[in-house]
Amino acid sequence: MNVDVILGLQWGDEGKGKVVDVLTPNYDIVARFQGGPNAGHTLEFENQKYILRSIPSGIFQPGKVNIIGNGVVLDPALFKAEIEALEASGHPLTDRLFISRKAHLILPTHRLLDEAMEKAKGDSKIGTTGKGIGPTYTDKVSRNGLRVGDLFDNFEEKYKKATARHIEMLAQYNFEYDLEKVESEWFAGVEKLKSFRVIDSEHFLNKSLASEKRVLAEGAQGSMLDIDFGSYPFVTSSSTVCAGACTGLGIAPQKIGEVYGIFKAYCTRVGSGPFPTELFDETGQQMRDLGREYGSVTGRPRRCGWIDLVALRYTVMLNGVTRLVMMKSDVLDSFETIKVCVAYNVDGEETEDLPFDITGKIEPVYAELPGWKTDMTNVQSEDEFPEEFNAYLSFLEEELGVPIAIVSVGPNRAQTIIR
Ligand code: 2SA
Ligand code: MG
Repeated sequence: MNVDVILGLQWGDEGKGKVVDVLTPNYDIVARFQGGPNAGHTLEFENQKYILRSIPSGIFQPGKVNIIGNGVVLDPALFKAEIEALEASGHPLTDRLFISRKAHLILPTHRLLDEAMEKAKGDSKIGTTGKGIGPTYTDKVSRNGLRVGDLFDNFEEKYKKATARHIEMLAQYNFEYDLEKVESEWFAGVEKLKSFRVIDSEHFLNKSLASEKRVLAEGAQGSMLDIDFGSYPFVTSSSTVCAGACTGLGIAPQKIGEVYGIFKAYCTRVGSGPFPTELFDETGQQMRDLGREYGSVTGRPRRCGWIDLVALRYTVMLNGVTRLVMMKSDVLDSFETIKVCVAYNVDGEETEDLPFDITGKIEPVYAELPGWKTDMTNVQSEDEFPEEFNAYLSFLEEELGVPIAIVSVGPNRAQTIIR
């Protein structure tokens, strides 16, 4: 069997959690392959709203195995809080969640370093989620990291050594902190984490594939935040593209099957960094209000703008997307006209390829399509799509060269049209 991948094609928050939840019935295993608690995957069903950070979005479907892969960075304190919130809402999952021995640990000092470094950057800050993501991946790559597997062997010594190094680094910053306060919570989290099954997930997954199990790999953030291809340096520190599923789970490239690319009918971004189609006017505010565009991790208002096909063509290419999924189309229900960025004008020259630097002098070139001006939230099948909406879908499919297989018309599990 192959591994199907689902990932975000924009700057995160495309609605991956909901799509994973909708697709999970077709799979036996759901696995996260990168990122950490900087993700906040929102799922809504039966009038309840859940936000998942480190735990795969497959846990609400009974009988599925969920895996936190080696490419993920895990904060035990936040993990414990997440588990307890799920238990309190009637979703215990000790026997259905397995954690890779090779996943890296976010230490309390990583979080402090993230904050201190951001503060020191002043106006040029990245606008991180403050969860210690950058410093943890930095330690992984510089070969100083601690992994889940380390928890079971002489951990205290390793922890002390790593923390001492971080404390020295923190001394370079004018930054006050109370480590003891966060440490006790963190160690309580470690105990919780150790009560879960810690496995060699690459073996588990490959053996599962060999025995005809169906695996869905769930991405976090979005391709435009990818460490290599995103709007560097305003990116996250992991490989958010499809290739990240291979390294983050130990899956060979030829075992990748369908690649679901999720995008919003418009575009959003949180944190700093370039965003060519950003709107600073009433239309942008309308998107923010109608789409409830506030970050699920930090509560920050998201920046909003028109859909950007220059960026989308690029991320469709990088990921080898085979099926597109369009989210939040209902947010545009009341719009008179829908704009679509089809090219960039850079210094008087038009380009359809994403340039090296997308800050500054980029002017989006827009195509304009008539709005559908119909409440789509109760639509049950694609036969009910208004003509203008079909025209929008066809325009995007033509430009991107991939079919739009799923359309979401509202936050609920039921508001999903499979085409
Ligand atoms: P960090 O904390 O080091 O990863 O921050 C670096 C930049 O990456 C941005 N970032 C995000 N942007 C949008 N959504 C994110 N997570 C989603 C959410 C979940 C998802 O919050 O709902 O879609 O997977 C996310 N995580 C990081 C951040 O704003 C910085 O610009
Ligand atoms: Mg989100």
